[in-house]
Amino acid sequence: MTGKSRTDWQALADKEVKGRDLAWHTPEGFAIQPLYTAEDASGDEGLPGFAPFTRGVKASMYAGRPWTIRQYAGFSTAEESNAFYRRNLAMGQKGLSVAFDLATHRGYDSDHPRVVGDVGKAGVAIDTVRDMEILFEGIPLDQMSVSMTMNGAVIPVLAFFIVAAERQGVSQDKLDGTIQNDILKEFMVRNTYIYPPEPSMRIVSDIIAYTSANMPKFNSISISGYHMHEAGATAVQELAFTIADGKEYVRRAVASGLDIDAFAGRLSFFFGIGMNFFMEIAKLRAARTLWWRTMDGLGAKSERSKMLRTHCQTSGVSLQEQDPYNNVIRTTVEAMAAVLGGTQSLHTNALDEAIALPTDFSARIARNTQLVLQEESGITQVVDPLGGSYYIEALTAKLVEEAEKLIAEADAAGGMTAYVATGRPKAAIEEAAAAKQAGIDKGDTVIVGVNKYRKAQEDHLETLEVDNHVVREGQIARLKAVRTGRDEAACQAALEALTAGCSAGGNLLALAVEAARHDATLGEISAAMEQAFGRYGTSPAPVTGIYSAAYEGDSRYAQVVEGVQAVARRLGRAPRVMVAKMGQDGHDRGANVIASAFADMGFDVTSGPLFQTPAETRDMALERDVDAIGASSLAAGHKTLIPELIQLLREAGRADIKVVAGGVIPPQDYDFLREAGVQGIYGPGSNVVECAADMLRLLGHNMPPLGETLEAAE
Ligand code: MLC
Ligand code: 5AD
Repeated sequence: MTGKSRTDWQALADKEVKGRDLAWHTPEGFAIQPLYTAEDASGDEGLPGFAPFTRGVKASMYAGRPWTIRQYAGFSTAEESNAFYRRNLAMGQKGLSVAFDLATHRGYDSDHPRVVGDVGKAGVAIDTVRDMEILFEGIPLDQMSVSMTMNGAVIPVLAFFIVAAERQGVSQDKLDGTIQNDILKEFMVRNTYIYPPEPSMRIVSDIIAYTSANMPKFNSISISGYHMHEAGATAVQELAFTIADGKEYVRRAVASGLDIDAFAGRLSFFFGIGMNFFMEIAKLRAARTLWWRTMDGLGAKSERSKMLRTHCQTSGVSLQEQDPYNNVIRTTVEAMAAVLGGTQSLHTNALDEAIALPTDFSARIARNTQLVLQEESGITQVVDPLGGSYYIEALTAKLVEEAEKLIAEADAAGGMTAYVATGRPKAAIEEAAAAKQAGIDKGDTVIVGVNKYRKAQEDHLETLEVDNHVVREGQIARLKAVRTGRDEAACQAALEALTAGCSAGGNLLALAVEAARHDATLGEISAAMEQAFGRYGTSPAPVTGIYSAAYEGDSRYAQVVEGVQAVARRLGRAPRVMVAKMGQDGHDRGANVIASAFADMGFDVTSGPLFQTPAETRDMALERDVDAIGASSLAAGHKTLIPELIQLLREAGRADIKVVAGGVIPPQDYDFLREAGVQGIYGPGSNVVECAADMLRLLGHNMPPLGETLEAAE
């Protein structure tokens, strides 16, 4: 003991910094102090392996078995993805995690006209059981645990997996893995829903019922905060909405007649891990505490039912296009937070994340990040090594407390389905996202190599490119072969039974497995359900006032606002901009941030709905008589969809409407897009205020570089 008190410390610290306030105000609204002591930690956090599992779900944790190195991947065809998986497994990866393309997510076969730009792009194209068989060729499904990220077309995909395993000679009771099957967060942030909320919730319950009866080793759901995190949510929001989602699924499954302890042990979770190192560690510890309390409150008896087991992925949005090797460092920091937080399974992002899907080169570094942590760092030898850290324990307790308040709000709204329908959780996340973006644009939040220490000249990085036309042709040929080779009458009868089951009752997954056995395609199974349920669509409603508030008194921002007003005087109305999302890409954080910020600056903004075809975007742009369109693309459809839009505008005699592009666009595509007529390209790391200034220039305004007057610029 030093004999010194906290007051002594405060006095000394104040002297050192001359009374400057050292509290750090996080996006969660926490005032983090520069010192934590025993006074801040309760000291009753328990032991690993025991309720409430704050310190970990297993007594021995990684000392007994390290976390699963499970890299999420998929691109192009089933053949190419299979080869990629096998190379990765040979080099130390331990579990599989399948990324499907967006056509598959949204329930369309590869030959559907709406998905021309999407097939094979953001993941692997799967149309039939045959594709699924090829995806796992040479990978014994009774030995390998397989996660499948699927929520919209979850019924056909899980049915295909079951039937592909059958054809491999593996019965469904032996299948080990996870299906994401978390539709509530799709309605909030990820947007690959197909049906309206109510039938979608029935699908979730049917899958839980089916797997708990037939697939005892299979995790029926991966309740995901990751996508909220990526959409800009604070740690409190991510925790609260995820736990509240889980609570809602449990209530629904119980209401459908299931015994809570019969299925709860196979519910799993998924969190995003960003750069706020200690906050992220505490978040996982808080999540386990919260779930234990929630399930205890819902009447679960078995401890396994109350145990939160989770996968984690390092944060995609934290990674940058500029100075991309910094991403290796960021991912290492995040991976350490995930394992110090006690994750069961982990994906580490590749350094080329901000512009493309991983190559063999970048995937290797990402995987090796985990292998080095597991095999060289000593981190696995001690369970919950940060347990008892004053700061970690204080943060854990604070997160639990704040998340419980937000969970109570969801409960008061009648549970998450009802709460999501109010739009409030989505808006709250978007507000947090806009505030974070404003912090980065203003330079208050430092991103090394982007808004500070930026290189004059970026290095070239080889990235993966998928020839979408070739993949699509191949898929169309296989679809034809499958359709010709099947017993058509039996297939149609199974599809009709599925449609009937949507209204009459019966387990939808069981009915779809029958249809899959008769080689019904993913699009056909989805359409059979769509006949009864309909297809769901929403219109974006970007938040307002966040940007203008964050930029209050900022001269560069004021300069843009004045520019918008000048253009408005010239036109006799505010300049009109449409933010368009074409194709099946539902990543709308960027589009919403742009729409929100531009509206705050005085533009008249039209937010196009998700999933438009280029023709639908053209129609809306003409109807609103916009001056410019900003096409946001994060799923690699830009080379197909944006040139098509420009062509359609020209054909309509409106070549004057300016088209700019933003999102995940590799530099090697810039020339191609410019030749196609794109007048501005804004990759990750673009500053929103600068984008707006550029837009004014495009609209003919004499706009000096921000921070300069026209005279100074001349
Ligand atoms: C573990 N085990 C131990 C042990 N540690 N046994 C003894 N001693 C120890 N120390 C046992 C476990 O109890 C379990 O058996 C078995 O070993 C496997 O361990 P696990 O910890 O359950 O790991 P895993 O099988 O990898 O499962 C992890 C999971 C699962 C439960 C989180 O749901 C999962 O793999 N999820 C991955 C989800 C995913 O990849 N999603 C990608 C999303 S990408 P038993 O019998 O108890 O099970 C995305 C991006 C996008 O969404 O938007 O597209
Ligand atoms: N292959 C590998 N990683 C992917 N991700 C998304 N799709 C793929 C894919 N096909 C990762 C990225 C992204 C996150 C949602 O998942 O890191 O940010």
